Amino acid sequence: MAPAPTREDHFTFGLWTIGWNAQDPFGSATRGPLGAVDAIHKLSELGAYGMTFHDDDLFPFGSSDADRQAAIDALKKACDETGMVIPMITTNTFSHPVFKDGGVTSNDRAVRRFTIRKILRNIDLAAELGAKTFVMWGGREGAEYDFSKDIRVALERYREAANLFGDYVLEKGYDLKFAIEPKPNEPRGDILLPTVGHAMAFIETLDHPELVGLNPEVGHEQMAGLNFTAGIAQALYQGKLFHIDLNGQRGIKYDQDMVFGHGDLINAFSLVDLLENGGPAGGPSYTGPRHFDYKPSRTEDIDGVWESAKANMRMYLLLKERAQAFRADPEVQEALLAAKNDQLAQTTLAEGETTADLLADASAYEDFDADAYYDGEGFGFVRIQQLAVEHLMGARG
Ligand code: ASC
Ligand code: MN
Ligand code: MN
Ligand code: MN
Repeated sequence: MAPAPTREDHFTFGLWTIGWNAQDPFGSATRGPLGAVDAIHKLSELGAYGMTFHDDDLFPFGSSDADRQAAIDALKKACDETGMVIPMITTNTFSHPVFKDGGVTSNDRAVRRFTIRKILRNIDLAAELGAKTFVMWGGREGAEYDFSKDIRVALERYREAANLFGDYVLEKGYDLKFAIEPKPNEPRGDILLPTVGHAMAFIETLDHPELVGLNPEVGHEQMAGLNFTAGIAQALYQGKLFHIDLNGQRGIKYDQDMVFGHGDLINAFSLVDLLENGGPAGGPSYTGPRHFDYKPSRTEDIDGVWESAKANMRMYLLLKERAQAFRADPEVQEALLAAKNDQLAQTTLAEGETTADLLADASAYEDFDADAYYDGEGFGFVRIQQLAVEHLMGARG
């Protein structure tokens, strides 16, 4: 049995997740509103570490300064009372109709200027609340039609905005980094920076790439048919995993935002194994919040909302327990070695060996008889996968 969640597990939830009233494109809300203060208290009771929000989740778009401040003060008070923190905040640049062609990349220049102001105001709030990560999900940054805008020019506007935000936090001396959240489509037909790979390449073009990383979401990569764990491994390898959105998705379809592990369970298992055991000396490879960005299904009432919140944390902890057992199993260690993972860890050229040395090494090529070398022996990868799945199923203790 997995232990109950505690603050040390660093589980966080978006206010828009548990607070979703379940309105979808085909039907009206099935649940009532949930206030930020109630959400903080209930999440704290369940063992979460913190909460995140879009500006408009906390104070509706167009709120007066006084109403906005009252909502912020109430949130701060709830955090003080519970010990909950706000480690990340993000900006809604997608709900209001003015954002129908995007925010920072809208063809309409006045909309872009308004969007940058809305985000700057929210960056100030992030710093005020002690958030360390500022997520940018550009859900409306994109198009439906290939001829409606020049993608290269739109990317240049994205870059202009990202550079401006970077300069702003440097000027202000804020301890805040940006995390771009890729998504391939929905609500736009095609969204700019659709995958982890596209976003990482874009970040390298910025004036301050060190300030900008990623907030990948499980389901978003899976909507593109990609292996989420493999994408996270590359993001970690390139030092760009600044934050993560955990949820569940079943294949290439609309964005399901299910409970973590309720989609591709085996991929969720390899993800938790990577996050928890994939670091140096088998420790964590990622130490930031374990943030759930899911939507409690429209069929659920408020009790079901809290059951689903608990389910996210429980799935993570169960998978963490299974991943520890997998790594500790001597048969797994033996199978990984039998599959030559020790050789993969060796450099291909010896230390100090040059390309000229390799070219001079007849045993590497001229005398390498591939037919003779190939002995038909398999790598045993299926056995490793079977061991993993058996651990996942609790079949190996
Ligand atoms: C975000 C984020 C998403 C979207 C979505 C809004 O900030 O991470 O995936 O907004 O949850 O409904
Ligand atoms: Mn600069
Ligand atoms: Mn999603
Ligand atoms: Mn998300």
